[in-house]
Amino acid sequence: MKHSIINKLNMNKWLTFFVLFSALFVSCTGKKKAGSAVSGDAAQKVYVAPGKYDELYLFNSGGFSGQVSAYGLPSGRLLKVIPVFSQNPENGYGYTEETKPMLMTSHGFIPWDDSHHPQLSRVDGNNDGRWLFINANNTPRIARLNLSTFTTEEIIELPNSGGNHSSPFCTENTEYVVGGTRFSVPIEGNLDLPINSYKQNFKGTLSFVKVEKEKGTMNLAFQLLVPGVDYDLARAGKGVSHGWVFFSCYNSEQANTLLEVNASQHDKDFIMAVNWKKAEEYIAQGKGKKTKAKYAHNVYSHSTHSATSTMLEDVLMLDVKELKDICYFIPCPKSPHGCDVNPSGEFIAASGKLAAVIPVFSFKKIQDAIAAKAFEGEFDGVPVIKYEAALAGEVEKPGLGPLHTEFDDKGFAYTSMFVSSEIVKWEVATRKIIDRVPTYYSIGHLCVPGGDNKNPYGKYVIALDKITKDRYLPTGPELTQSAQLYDITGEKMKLLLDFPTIGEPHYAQAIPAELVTKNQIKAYKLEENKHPFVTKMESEAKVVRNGKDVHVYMTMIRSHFTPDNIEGVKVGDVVYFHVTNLEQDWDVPHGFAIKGANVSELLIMPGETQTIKWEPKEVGIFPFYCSDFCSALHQEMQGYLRISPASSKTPLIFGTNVAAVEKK
Ligand code: K7E
Ligand code: CUA
Repeated sequence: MKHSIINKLNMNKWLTFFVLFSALFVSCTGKKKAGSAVSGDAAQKVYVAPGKYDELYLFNSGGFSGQVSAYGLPSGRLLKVIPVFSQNPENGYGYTEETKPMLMTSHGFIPWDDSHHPQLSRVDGNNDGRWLFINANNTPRIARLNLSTFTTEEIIELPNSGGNHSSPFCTENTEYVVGGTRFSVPIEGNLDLPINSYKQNFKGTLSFVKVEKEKGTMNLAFQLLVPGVDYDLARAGKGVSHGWVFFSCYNSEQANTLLEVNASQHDKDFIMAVNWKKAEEYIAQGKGKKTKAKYAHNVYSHSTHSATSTMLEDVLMLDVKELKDICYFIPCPKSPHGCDVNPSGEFIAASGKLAAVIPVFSFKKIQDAIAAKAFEGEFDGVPVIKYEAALAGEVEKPGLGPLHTEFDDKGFAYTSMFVSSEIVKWEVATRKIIDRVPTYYSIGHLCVPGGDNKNPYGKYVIALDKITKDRYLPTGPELTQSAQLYDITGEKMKLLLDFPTIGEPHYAQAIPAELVTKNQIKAYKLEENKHPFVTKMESEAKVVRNGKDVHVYMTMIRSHFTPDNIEGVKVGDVVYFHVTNLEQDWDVPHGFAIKGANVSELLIMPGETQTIKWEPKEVGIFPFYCSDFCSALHQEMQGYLRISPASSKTPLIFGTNVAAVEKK
């Protein structure tokens, strides 16, 4: 978005942007930085004493890194990078044989994607701390992370989508996570069509991924075939608006080239209100149509410690042109981006990136308008509700470039302003502006802990900034991106802390720590390990040849491998090290690295089995060792593997502390 937003601004806005931005910049290049003017007690408010836990977890999107990073708040300490859509050399995700299937798609193996929107699971409209969902933006997918292990457990691809941006947004009880396509594309039949036939041939889809209640397993329940525009962001209704989802749409011009100009022609684009309960009724009546589609569903099992990837072949499609009362458009000024629902579910704040106001729509008025057929017409077969009929009111002169809104527990809303680089606090009931604070710089999303829940936690707002300029020590051509923590307990917002982020922090969600810590798994139970190549005792360790394939069943425990001497492997063999960590304590992973292995090392959690595949190309003695400092004798945790010529008759022998046991 860093780029798309900038490009979307017309010259005028650019000018305003530069004037404002240089004003900001001038004011903070002097000795005394504007942003260092934090209140005297700021340090105390973010200080978490050594050995103490933070109050909240913040789950931050890695943006173009494709990962999620977990921070503690208020300290801003980075706790963990959780790999999701990208390979991760810190723990072998996407490199090991067990985790590679997680990155399979209908386009093959994809080792790197772009992620934007972390979304915590909910029960009765409030976060429960079980799962975190996040989108892959480029090759459309939704992932589910399990917060008891901080691992990615499942990824489902979304077919018929081109850019999974308005995704994933979670309904009140996590019945569904939804994802809308950013790019409309031709969907069915002949796909080889001229690009300039957008208006006739390009369509959007909105995907409804059902989430199973207990285990969280996802399946693509249905898709809505919707008019061809760009679906940008979404929020599910809750409370009074439970059963609905709201999507922001731009490019109602249906332009297919130079969108910064051609998609900024109309005075208004749309918010689309979607009645998913209605869609469910139609499905129950058999109105859905099975449509061919190819998409991957990848599941990681903590029982086999392995992932499987299955290719699925069809999806249930509902055409909203034919099934009229599922979708309604509401006009919304100037290329809306964020579309956010307040805690009661009654108000929908929509941020037109180029608009001078923030319109706030009323769910009740939308319902009345639908009942009274207060439509101004249709767009591509979908009724368009009259703007005034749906409007609760407008926030006037909020700032420049409104993007996203989150809510606190006291009836206030916080909107990020990209161009004027600030957070604006306004009262939901009156839409009066209460306060504004600068952000350093160019805020995208913002996050109030629980800010999209029925009962927000409040207390802080976190700004997620695109540009940092002079805020941190320089690091070459690219500077860090950053989050900023503000205290919102008083009427005025107060800046407390800046902290750098991994990748571009599009969106983040925060949750009280105890909701997550109470579910933590400390070690995988060895007796429950169902990995097909598990070795549960040292006495069961072995090396088995099967033609050219050599399977090493290896164990590790402080501070040795079994076996740690292996001979009889030859050039041309394919060696699989299936390594089981026998430890059953918290935080005792061991590593496994062998010279010449060109995939990566392994990092194996207590009770877990992981596999590294190695194809030795030359004769010699190859050392291997543990790569995670695990004990005082970690450096002694090592071994040797002998590789003989392809023609050699060296027998297969292996062992630990035996004069090389001959295989029987
Ligand atoms: Cu505004 Cu991709 Cu949610 Cu970035 S998006 S900011
Ligand atoms: Cu095991 Cu170091």
